[in-house]
Amino acid sequence: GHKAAVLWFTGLSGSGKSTVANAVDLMLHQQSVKTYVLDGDNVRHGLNGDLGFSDADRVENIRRVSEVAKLFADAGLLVSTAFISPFISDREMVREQLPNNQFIEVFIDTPLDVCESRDPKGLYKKARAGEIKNFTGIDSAYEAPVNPEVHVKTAEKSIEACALQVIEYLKANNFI
Ligand code: GGZ
Repeated sequence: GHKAAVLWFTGLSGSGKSTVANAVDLMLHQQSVKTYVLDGDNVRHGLNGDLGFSDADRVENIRRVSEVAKLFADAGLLVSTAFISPFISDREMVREQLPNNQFIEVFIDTPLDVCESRDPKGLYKKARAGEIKNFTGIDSAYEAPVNPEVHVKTAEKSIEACALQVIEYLKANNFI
């Protein structure tokens, strides 16, 4: 068996949140752990399709994701969420609304210049050109975690090594 929890991935656009979250998910799946991954692809198009990227909309985005993650955790799943979630106050709100120790903050700590050089969707280029406003790291804030449960540096390690860091945390703390 395993314990319910929320792996809350946070980091810049292009930092590797979804990539690492999906690698972790695959490893957990191979150990028969019941999981679900919430990310922009399955949330921002549907449930949160009415929200953009103003500060207020990001706060609401995270509030709704947090409620959904809580429901999945109530159902006993090990949930991963992969959203920039740029504000400390929102992440602390999520931590507080989950039962004791169920919130696991995973900081995907990839320097802005590395994210910008990856630029998989060309969004940084557009943001620099002023074609996208309020882009995180360019003209919208990202407040880095102060004391994350897991601190991952994708620029220095393989995806697999990054994912294993999360798995090791889960094992060391008896979630799996
Ligand atoms: C940041 C933006 C923006 C702006 C569109 N700022 O690399 P991506 O494309 O796939 O990830 C980014 C995603 C961020 O959505 P989140 O729901 O994670 O953000 S938050 O937690 O702050 O609500 C990026 C794309 O959406 N994107 N415009 N202005 N990222």
